[in-house]
Amino acid sequence: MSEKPPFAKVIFLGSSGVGKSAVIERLMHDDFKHTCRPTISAGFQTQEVTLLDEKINLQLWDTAGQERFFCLSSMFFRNTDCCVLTYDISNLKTFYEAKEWKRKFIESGFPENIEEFPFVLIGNKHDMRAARKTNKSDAADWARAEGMAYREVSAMTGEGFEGLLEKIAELSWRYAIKRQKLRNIEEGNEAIEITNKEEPTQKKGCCIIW
Ligand SMILES: Nc1nc2c(ncn2[C@@H]2O[C@H](COP(=O)(O)OP(=O)(O)OP(=O)(O)O)[C@@H](O)[C@H]2O)c(=O)[nH]1
Ligand SMILES: [Mg+2]
Repeated sequence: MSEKPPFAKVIFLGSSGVGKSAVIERLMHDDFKHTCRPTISAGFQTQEVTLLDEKINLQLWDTAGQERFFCLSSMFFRNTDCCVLTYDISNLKTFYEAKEWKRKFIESGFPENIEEFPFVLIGNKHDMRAARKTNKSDAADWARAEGMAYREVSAMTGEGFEGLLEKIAELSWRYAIKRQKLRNIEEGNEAIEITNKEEPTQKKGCCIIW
């Protein structure tokens, strides 16, 4: 029988210093700490979110952006339901590196159904927009082209966080359910409907959220 997944796993990737840990702190505790140490390896925190009257558990995985920890943090890519790519809007290099993070994540081969796998793109440090080095329309174009949800935020001030956790929860939960169904089919717990109807090709819609 098909059971709901126990949780949805969300992983945050991006270069060191873009504010992944700060974004997670804002999402989970609506707080910001000025003294943030670089993350070593990876770790998660769990958050309960209500989606359409249903309580779901989210595992938010923080990873190290420093190159030297990549081998360690990439060990935790498996069984992910959503990947949040983060860059710093005041640092152009981190935007290009976000593209690299996406490539490395996909190359690691763990998303089971990459066509439907949800990515969210976050441009952090919106409070520093006076020193902006990244173009918002370039990021929006990239997000649109790749069907990613996209938003600029500031973990420091909390700008842009309205509804963000819920959006991440919705995308990751949808994928977690699909993954669970596949697992049930593989384990023989769920029947596969045999039909000769042609399935409509599923196109990933872009969901720019701010
Ligand atoms: N101005 C500003 N600073 C921020 C913001 N978010 C994070 N920072 C600062 O940026 C620095 C790096 O933040 P972290 O959250 O540690 O960055 P990280 O991506 O987790 O870095 P690694 O753990 O090394 O991968 C810290 O000094 C934060 O205080 C923001 O929205 N605005
Ligand atoms: Mg960190």
